[in-house]
Amino acid sequence: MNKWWQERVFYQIYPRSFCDSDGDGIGDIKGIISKLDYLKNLGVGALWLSPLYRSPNDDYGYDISDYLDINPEYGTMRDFEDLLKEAHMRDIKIIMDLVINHTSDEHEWFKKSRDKDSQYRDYYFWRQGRGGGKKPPNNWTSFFSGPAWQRDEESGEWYLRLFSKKQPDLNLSNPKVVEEIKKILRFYLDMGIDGFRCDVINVIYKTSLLDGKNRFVLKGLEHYHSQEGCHRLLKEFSTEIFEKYDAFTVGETVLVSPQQARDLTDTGRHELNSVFSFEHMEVDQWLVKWFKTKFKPHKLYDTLTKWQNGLETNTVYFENHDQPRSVGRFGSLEYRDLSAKALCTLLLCLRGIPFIYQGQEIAMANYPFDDLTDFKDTESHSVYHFGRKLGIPKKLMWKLITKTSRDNARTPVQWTGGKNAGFTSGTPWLKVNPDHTEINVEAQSGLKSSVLEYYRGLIRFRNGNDILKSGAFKRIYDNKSVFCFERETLEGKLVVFVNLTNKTQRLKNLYRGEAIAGNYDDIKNKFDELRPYEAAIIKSLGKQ
Ligand code: TEU
Repeated sequence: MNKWWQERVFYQIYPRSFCDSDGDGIGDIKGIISKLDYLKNLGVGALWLSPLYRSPNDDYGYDISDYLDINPEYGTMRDFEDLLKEAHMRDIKIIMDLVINHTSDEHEWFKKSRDKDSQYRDYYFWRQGRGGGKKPPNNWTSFFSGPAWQRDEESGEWYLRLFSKKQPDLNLSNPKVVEEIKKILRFYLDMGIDGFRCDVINVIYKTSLLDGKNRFVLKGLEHYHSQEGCHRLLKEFSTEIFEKYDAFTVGETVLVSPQQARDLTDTGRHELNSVFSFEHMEVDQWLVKWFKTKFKPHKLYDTLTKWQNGLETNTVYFENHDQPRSVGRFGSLEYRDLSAKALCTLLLCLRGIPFIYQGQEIAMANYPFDDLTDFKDTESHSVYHFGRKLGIPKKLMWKLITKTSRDNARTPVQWTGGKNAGFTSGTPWLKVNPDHTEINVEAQSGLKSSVLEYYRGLIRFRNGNDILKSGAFKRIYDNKSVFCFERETLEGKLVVFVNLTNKTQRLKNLYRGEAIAGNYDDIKNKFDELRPYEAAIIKSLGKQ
């Protein structure tokens, strides 16, 4: 028997950019409630909400100053309860973001921990610097570039922060911190939420603070990545809490191999239900995400195949709030509709839990930035300035951040072609993409040929189709440019064809079957070639 989370299509909401109900330019909970019917109609069965907690917004909610309260910009706890109720009434589940690697430096715990004698001192990693206190305690580097330590002028000591300087890392080897986290988990599960997306969960436990090996990025990784202490903690959370509430968990796991992912998700281990892995998001990167290389479709196909075969419960995603938009990345803006639909076919036909990111269903694209002040994301600024300090020319740094900035994913959702894309009646916190006049929900709703209706159709098909929900995956190799695979149960077999190139590609064999779906107008029932960005599903009648 499948669990509820194996049956549903998930949809990620980045609340700040989803829908603003009160005209302050910032998305909010009431805005989300107003779009629940839209989401239901899309066929979505569960929502992942990026953080709604109180936060000074250095990293827009991923720096939490009070876990047990809602950021007033988004509404109140009462609003959140309403959202839960309204979503559940529509049979939509809700999972929240759980950020426990770090808090905000404005969290009460951290403020108190600045005092050396406070019982909160040991909630974080406070250490003496080296070189007479002037240099960081070790050589670790941050996910957002530069050293992973910050000096506190007052006490002269340093604190660890793997992300921004306003995100001090929590010390999870302190049992008091673990108890605090359990309180938070119970608080929201008692309220009725259905699970958690666990932020950077595989780096939460620091086994030692010794210097890291010499690597180009993320020095120190071997001391905190996939540690035994992390497994121990997850098992504790899971057996004491998650399993008691039948809560679903998906861990964001940076830099994991299939084996490391299995170690977190194998049912016998009682840790997490699933993970977000990143390898397929690295196929167009050289070394780190800021250095992009040309996208080669076969690399994506190969990586996806590796994970399809390597892990029992996969998640499938091409976008989230940290990644540039997929249509111009793995698809093509010249073939915007076709390639967005091809990616949709892949997303919904692979084995595992599909996650759609807000706006993906209408093929929203990257933002045409033209000034550094357009960027709101702390990462874009720190990477830009870090690169400049290293002497990398302005032009190159500009190119790197415009292509890769997380703000590409965070521009407001384009609901209409009107003012501010219908996102807000005020001034949006982040600029709206000018292409909203053409690319928007209103224009695509009810338009049979639109990307939105293609998503709607395929989600509905998947919701009612056991082969897509539970069937085995097998890749059928044809050539480097196309991805063909089967999904099969005892009841039958579906064959899925995807061409992520702008050329017609010939297949080695002729495949025939009953046509189920396709992104070209003439849905075919036999294939010996695939047109540019063509994608199709047939019910197999075998090879001929
Ligand atoms: O992301 C973790 C993470 O690894 C990212 O920082 C990633 O390296 C980067 O975004 C790639 O551009 C999570 C959240 O999803 C992200 O929004 C937070 O900023 C981060 O954790 C810290 O909480």
